[in-house]
Amino acid sequence: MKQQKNNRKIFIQKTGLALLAGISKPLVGFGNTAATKTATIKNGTTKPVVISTWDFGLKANEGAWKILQNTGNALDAVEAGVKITEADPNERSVGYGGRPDRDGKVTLDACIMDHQYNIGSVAALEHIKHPISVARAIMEKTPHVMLVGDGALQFALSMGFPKENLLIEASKKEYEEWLIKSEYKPKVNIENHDTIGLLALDTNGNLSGACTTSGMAFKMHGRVGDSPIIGAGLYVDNQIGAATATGHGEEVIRMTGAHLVVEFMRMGHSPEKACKKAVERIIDICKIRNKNIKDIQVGFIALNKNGEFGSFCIQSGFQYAVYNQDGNHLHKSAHAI
Ligand code: SD4
Repeated sequence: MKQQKNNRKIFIQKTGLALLAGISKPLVGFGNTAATKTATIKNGTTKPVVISTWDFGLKANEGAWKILQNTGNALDAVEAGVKITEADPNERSVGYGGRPDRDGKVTLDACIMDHQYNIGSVAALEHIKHPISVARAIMEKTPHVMLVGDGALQFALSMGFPKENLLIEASKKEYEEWLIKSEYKPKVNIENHDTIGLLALDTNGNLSGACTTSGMAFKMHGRVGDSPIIGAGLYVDNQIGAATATGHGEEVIRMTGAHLVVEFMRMGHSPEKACKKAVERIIDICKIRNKNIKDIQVGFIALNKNGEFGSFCIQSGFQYAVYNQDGNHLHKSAHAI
């Protein structure tokens, strides 16, 4: 795991402040075992399937799989999966233990989407360990789809979420060291800005997705990335497939990444090809804007209705975890440069 973490760290290049200013096939049989109910699909893929970003996705997948293997639904699975990462203080870019912003505050972004276009999102939320569950509560218990900052916190408290200190000692120490120079030059992955994005296909053939992060370390207070933005950090279309993103949120928002990946799948592209085409869009935009693509990292993962999955990123090193009938495995993402 340590090695994987190091890999994660080395693959992204620096970025400067400049960058910041097949669709359905019929089921033909069931391959159920006592422990795991799976349905075999014609092309050999199976459901359920869970796919998530980075090596910490392996643990998150376990949580999602526990629900799916008991024929639980994809929505419960994606929430349960990412909650594992949110609660883990050793994962310093998501939830509890996440690195603070430049004012020393841990602010969290998350969103969730189910198979019926229900969406919930929370941004710049402080003091709540599980922003994904707040996002789900917004989706299920309010007429709105997104709450931010203080309003989101008030809502969370009214729903009974406990108010907690999310700034762990290790993050506080790093922040104090950072304060000496106070340079605002986020380097994705070198500073571990990784987001957990997790997609699931359940035994009923329904898709859901969840995405949650503390965003870029030492970001401006109030900065919101792609992760809580439906269509950018996450999108689910139960007719087609689902996608989620990690990396420089500003670049993903600029081209509404996850939605674009799903639209490429709608055109008939495989999940990997759809992610590749979305990455190519970022590269095109970069050229138009005279930005150096080497300063950017974005990775997409995608899962279609058939349980087929894929990924593509800009720079080498991005990994993603897939749990299906073959077990829970880490995959290297294909990359552009
Ligand atoms: C953000 N997309 O806040 C997140 C960070 C991330 O790998 O995923 N970094 O922009």
